[in-house]
Amino acid sequence: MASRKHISTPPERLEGLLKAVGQASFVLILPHNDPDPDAIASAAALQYLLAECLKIDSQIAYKGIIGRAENKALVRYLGNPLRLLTDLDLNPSRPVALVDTQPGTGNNALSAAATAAVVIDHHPRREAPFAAAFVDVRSEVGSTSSMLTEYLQAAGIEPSPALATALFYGIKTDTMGLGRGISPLDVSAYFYLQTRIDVEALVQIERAQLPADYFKSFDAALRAARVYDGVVISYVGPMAYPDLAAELADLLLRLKGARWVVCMGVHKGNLILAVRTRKQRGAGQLVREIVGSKGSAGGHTNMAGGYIPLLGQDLEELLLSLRQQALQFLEIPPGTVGKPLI
Ligand SMILES: [Mn+2]
Repeated sequence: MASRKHISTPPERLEGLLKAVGQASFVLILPHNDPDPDAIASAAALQYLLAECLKIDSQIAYKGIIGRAENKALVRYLGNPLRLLTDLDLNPSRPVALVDTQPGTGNNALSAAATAAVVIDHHPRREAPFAAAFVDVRSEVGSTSSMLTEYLQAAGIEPSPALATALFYGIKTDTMGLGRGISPLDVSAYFYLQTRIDVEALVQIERAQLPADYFKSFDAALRAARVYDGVVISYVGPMAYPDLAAELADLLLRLKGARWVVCMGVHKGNLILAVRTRKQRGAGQLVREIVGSKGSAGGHTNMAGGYIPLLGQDLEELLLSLRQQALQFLEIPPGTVGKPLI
């Protein structure tokens, strides 16, 4: 059973974490599928922490793809610490540490019934109980990287410039440069790391060159976007990688007057959804509402996502019904005609 004991201080959390894996000779670190900078940096930081504190050997494995040019650049800069997960990796005798995700969310490779050794995450706590030896879920925190920075500090471990850069970039991307969904921990971690980063490397990562496909999707998203009284809904079409929907949703939310964005696209037989809002809350609720039992959904109060396996169903019909459900949820009067963005 997951420990429900209230753990309050960083040293106590560190102790709990180390105790949960103390007897292991090897730990598999599992970020969420299609890992983003926050998941990548958190996994690398946990790997370093386990090696430094306990001399535990670990590997970071992921499912899906690392698609964004910036994320690929980050992974290259870190010396490729992640590899693709294989079926052999999820062996019940090997402890698994989940970072930036939780069991049963549908966005990681661990079976919902399996016991995790460690869960460190900042997404809303799953309602369904799950089994884990050590759980640190703080949904008020803006990034898992902030939490891992706190663990390193509690352990008295100085991050290398590369690790500091990755954690800094993890916080920066998940919080849009401290502009969304932050807690005091994010602010203190951000400024702690800021003096330790490799500025030149960060610039190279953030300005990574983009493939031509990116601009094609960009064009498709802008052309398809319809605006319904502050609600922007767009369909990108086939996407080279799944997190493109989120990337374009972030961009569309910058439209003057936009309060909500729903951006959708297809990747490998799944319809991917990204929801963004300028409101304080509701993004996770909206995406869960419209995805329902058709797929998997989750996220934060103002940024959320999900996917629906297409399984041969009519894509046009599905898009239409999702759009209607979203507009209904957002109380846009029926019959409101969407204005083309461009
Ligand atoms: Mn995150």
